[in-house]
Amino acid sequence: MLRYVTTNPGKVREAERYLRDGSVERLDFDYPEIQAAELGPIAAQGAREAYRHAGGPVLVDDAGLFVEGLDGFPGPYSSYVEETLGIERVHDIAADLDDRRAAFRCVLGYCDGDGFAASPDPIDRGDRDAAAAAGPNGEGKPADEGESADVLPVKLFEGYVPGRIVAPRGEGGFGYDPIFEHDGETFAEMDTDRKNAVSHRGRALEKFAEWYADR
Ligand code: ITT
Ligand code: NA
Repeated sequence: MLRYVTTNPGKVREAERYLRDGSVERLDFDYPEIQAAELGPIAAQGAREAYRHAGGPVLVDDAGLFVEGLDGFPGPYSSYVEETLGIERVHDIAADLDDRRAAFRCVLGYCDGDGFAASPDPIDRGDRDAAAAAGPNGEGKPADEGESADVLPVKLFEGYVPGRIVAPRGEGGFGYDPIFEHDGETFAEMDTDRKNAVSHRGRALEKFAEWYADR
């Protein structure tokens, strides 16, 4: 049984369309999230936390809205900014910009514990010590998710959709959907199937579902 681990019912509604063969269950667990400038490491670490909690295969979904004219803000901080500023104020800030282009990104992290703790290779060990010496975020070293022998491997799947920030329209979706326009419609004006057909989450889920079916 695969568990799609999220506290967000909007994500579940969209993911169900890809994962509805009965072998997936939702797990409402708020796994601890690290702070990072990129979604990949957040999803990877979240998948490990969720796997440890669930004790079986898990899929986690880390997503965010990246506004071009704000250097990608709120990006990985989208959830915090939605709760604090709110989406109307994000729109107001973007309305003052010349460049209102934005993108949604989604990274899915899958972890099932496979491939863990196999080779106590001395070279891996050296790398790991170097990474530890570099500090908790591995400063000065690129994130190499899943390469060291003592870290649970995670498989990542990414999706992206371009659009622009507009005044809120539409009743559907969740989060920033009313202020994100793609192809003349906001995501909140689209039904779930239409949003999935173009969205960051739909793209990432499609890649995951394909890989999962032939693994
Ligand atoms: P979980 O971590 O429990 O899955 P969450 O809502 O906190 O739920 P994230 O940490 O990934 O999820 O935060 C994502 C933020 O970006 C959050 O504010 C969402 O509302 C927003 N977001 C993500 N995908 C979105 C989408 O498809 N449409 C609108 N907003 C989205
Ligand atoms: Na979260």
